[in-house]
Amino acid sequence: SNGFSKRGIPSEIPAEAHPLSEEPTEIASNINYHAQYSPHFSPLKFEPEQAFYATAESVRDRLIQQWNETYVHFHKNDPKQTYYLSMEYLQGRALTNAIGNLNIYDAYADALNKLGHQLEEIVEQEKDAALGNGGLGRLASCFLDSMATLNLPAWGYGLRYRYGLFKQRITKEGQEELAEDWLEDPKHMVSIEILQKFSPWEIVRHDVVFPVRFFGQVQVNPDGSRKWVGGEVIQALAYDVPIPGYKTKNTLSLRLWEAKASAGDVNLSQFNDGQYESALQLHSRAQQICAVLYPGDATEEGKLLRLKQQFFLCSASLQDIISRFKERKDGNGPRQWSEFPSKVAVQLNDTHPTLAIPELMRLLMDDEGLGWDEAWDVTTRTIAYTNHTVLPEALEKWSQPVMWKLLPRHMEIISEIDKRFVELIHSTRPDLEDKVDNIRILDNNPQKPVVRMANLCVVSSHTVNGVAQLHSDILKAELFSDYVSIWPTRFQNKTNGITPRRWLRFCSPELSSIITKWLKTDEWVTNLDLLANLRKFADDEDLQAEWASAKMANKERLAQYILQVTGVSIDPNSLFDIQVKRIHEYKRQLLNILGTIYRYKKLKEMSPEERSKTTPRTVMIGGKAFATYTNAKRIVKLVNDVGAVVNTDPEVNNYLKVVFVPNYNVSVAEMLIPGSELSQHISTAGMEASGTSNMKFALNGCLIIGTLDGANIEIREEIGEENFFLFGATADKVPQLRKDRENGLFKPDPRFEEAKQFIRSGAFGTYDYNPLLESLEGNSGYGHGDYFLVGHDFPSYMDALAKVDEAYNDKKKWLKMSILSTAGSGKFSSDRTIGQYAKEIWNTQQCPVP
Ligand code: 4GP
Repeated sequence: SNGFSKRGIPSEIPAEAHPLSEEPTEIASNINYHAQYSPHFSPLKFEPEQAFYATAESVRDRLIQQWNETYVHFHKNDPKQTYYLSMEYLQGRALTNAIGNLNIYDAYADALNKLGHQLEEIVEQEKDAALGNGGLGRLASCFLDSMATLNLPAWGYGLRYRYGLFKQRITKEGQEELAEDWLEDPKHMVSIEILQKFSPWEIVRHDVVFPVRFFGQVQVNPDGSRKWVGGEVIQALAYDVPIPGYKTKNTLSLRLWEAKASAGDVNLSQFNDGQYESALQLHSRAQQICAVLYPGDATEEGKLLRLKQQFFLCSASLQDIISRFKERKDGNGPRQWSEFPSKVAVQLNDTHPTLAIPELMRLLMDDEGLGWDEAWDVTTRTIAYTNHTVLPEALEKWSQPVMWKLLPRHMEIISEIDKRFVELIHSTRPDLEDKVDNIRILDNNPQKPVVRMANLCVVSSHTVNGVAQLHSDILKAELFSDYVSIWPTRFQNKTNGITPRRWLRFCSPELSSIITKWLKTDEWVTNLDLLANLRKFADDEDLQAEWASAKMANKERLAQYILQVTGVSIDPNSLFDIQVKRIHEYKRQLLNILGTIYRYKKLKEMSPEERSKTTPRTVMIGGKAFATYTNAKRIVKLVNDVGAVVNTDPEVNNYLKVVFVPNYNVSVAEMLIPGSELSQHISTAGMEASGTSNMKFALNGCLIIGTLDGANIEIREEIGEENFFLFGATADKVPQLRKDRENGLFKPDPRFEEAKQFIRSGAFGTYDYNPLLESLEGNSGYGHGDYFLVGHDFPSYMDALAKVDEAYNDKKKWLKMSILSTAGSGKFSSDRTIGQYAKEIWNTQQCPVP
């Protein structure tokens, strides 16, 4: 077999199958139908959990219908299509988003009412699809929403992990990772298993299966061609998650691959001899591939498994893409391969899917018979790469021996790409001769030979982009500077964006209707630049009053949630100050908590009279620490320890509360962001590639305290510097400041010393915080003290916080700043970002379903 599945093309289905009614009565009957005829629970009940499933399946009917129409339409029109390859998607919940995008929210609310349920309660039943880790994964999900909304021909590809990122539980010890939900509450084990097996949003495509090989060897044929044979072959089975656009018929696919062994892979005679495990060996190896997102990679086995996951995604997706390319030909005879780049754009979401490059080369040469030059031309005109971080530890490097073992043919191809690149330097750029060892793809250091994936991406892509202006500039000036001199036009910037649907229209209906009322249109939902028209009303007392009451409603909802998940009661009249993101030293949650500790200490020292004049503040911090990242886990523990003391201190707790929000994820963000007034984006300048939560907060009228880093810079430009609380060193100064620090030239601010000393005094318990504090002083894991410049930025941070208090006391001024934050957020729609990718990288056009 050539490995291509014979899939049924939905053009055989009458396009107007059964238009589904938008009448609440008929929707109710459809929900009822699903409750009765596709029940997942026994005995048959109609509690919220069952009602959620029946509702989701009813919505899915509509999505499938639109998905089919979109597929047929793309098939007939054969436009150039984008394929977004990502190891992560942080989709969150789908129900509100789907009925919101389909514009049938009210009809579904009515229908559920008729069945005795509240839509608000039903949506809460859904579990987050958390097949991602952080910003890069959520960005991929925002991009899918925008691609669908803009009617662009595009699909996402990913893996169907059985268990996504861990669930975080906070105990006295700090963060605890729960690998699987059922560990937490065994009595729910059965139902969770069902939830996992029956995500109502996915459609299994039993006819879309591709073989993916691992290990084996390269066979040289008599004609000199090469073929990868032997090893083990695992099947990739497609699951489609329909992605609706906002108020359009276009519905895209997020195709997630699951790994399966074939029926033939059971060794029946071994099985009958009672050797069950070895008889089913390949089945269990297949299961491991999609078991978890980012399995620990400290061991050799862990590294191998991650590499397998990456290759599995790349190989299955490219086989599928090629098969669709062949299928969509219009005229006679086979398609020309030279046409491939004008029909297919592949975007690599960071380096995780880099293996798409040698895999496409292999498929073109070994399966399709193309020569090197032709295959290279097709590949490099097809592939583009986005970089999401400059952190050295995140730039992937895979061991050459491991790669030779797992992917021998790909290593031949990578070595050839490397060789040709080195030759190019020799023949055209003698000035780079002494740098060639650093910029080539293979690092042949005999101690630790590796393949540098980012270098492979840059050499093989037609376009490389960063995700905010500063980040793209840093890539060009530092990380990739030598390549810029070779291919000056290859590098671009695409400042990130977020979908205004999920991140304003649906998560804050209150604020949304105020905006619609004042702009006299709801077109801002797809044309976010229209928000700028709010500027002229920023001083209007009526708008300010409505704005304040929407904010208050969101704060009250958030306060209830915090009480429910942490038991801490917070005052909606205090300033809600939030920092939520993955816990990392460069993101500097430690700076935040040290500032909070200092504030607490000062409050303690004040007289009751003085205290009563301060601005009451609720500090909320949330995020997951990677399981093996010790300092990040210490930071989580410290925030919790500080909360335990401050929140129970009767002298102070009317003026300060400190809450660690557990298990931060997409739906928690949808609750926190609309309710926040101040948010912290305080990374060491030059280290946060973009940040995207900064955009979500600003869009929701929340003010930002932040450094000149990532997209903060552009946000501040858009909303006006007077509406942004700025502090800290700028990126250009950071290297010198680090050197000064190393040379003992740094003089700490007394407030910084006082805050650290307070922790050391045992004010927050007896846990040994010395290793954490020493990372700010002596030797940290990063080689020298305070690499992230917490000490340097502390005084300007404290000054900026004081300005926040002052501004908050002037309610009118604060509201104006809040309105201007929303008004200035137009640029940060992912519709704008995706429009730029389509025009400047993919060269794709809209293809709306009529
Ligand atoms: C993140 C970056 O840290 C963040 O600044 C950026 O906004 C986001 O990508 C989307 O571009 N990187 C990751 C990662 O999530 O895993 O490298």
